[in-house]
Amino acid sequence: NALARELQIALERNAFEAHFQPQIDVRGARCLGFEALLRWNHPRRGTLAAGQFLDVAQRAGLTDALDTLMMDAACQALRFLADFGHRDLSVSINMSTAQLSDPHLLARLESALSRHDVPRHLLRIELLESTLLDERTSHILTNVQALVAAGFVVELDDFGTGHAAIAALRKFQVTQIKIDRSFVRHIDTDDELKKLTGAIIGLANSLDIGVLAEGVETQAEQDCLLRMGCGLAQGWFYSKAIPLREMGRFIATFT
Ligand code: G
Ligand code: G
Ligand code: MN
Ligand code: NA
Repeated sequence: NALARELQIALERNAFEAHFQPQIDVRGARCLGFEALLRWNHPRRGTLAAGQFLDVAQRAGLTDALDTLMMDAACQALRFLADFGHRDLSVSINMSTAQLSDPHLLARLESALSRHDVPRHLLRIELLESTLLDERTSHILTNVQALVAAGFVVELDDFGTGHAAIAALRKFQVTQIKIDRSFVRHIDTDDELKKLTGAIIGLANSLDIGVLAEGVETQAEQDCLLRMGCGLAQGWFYSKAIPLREMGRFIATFT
């Protein structure tokens, strides 16, 4: 269809880029790293977010090219940060089930890392609960275990929205969970939400897994999460996803 054709042309014209949303250590008032998010610089509609076209891109068979682009962009960002003296900031990328089933995933990641000469422990991999339950799970498990063994950090995204068994956190050696923003929004005023999210934070803490809250939009939400023991956050309260060239300024103004 028309959108698919537009996407193909956009790919040829390099109209896709990664933007980077800061992740914050609230207690230390520090930027810890960034999540890379795919954006399309559309000639008429402006900057489009991944959610607006990723489904169509997948049906059009363009995800492989976009995945490669994002792996490269994440490593380029790590290089950029290192060149500015920020050698401990991480960059995470979102990985689809298809991507995690790719037997060449590790090789592709390593090639991106070496092209930009950046260390692998700073490139963090976000995967979804639904991926852990996919029928291709045995391949995915092998792949994720290989990633962890090779020194990559694996995180579970949108936590709480899927059906991942607690055991899967161990099996896949997840380092951190990212609490879905549906649990975070208005947490300061909703007691049910507070109980649920408190339980998730408690679970992460007792398993010694890191926990970051997504979609923090207000100071009140941040402070409520902090009181409940979650000091890592991401969301519009701090910043939307920004282009590479604005990362340096964000880090400088934040601390
Ligand atoms: O950026 P936006 O809010 O539109 O993101 C919508 C969804 O698309 C989110 O679930 C996000 O994780 C996902 N997403 C963003 N960038 C990428 C990407 O590069 N690869 C994959 N697989 N998913 C992405
Ligand atoms: O599924 P995933 O967590 O990867 O989705 C990331 C997307 O969530 C981002 O691309 C961004 O569009 C969206 N997002 C990030 N922070 C906020 C926020 O504070 N509020 C809302 N509503 N969306 C956010
Ligand atoms: Mn994510
Ligand atoms: Na998420």
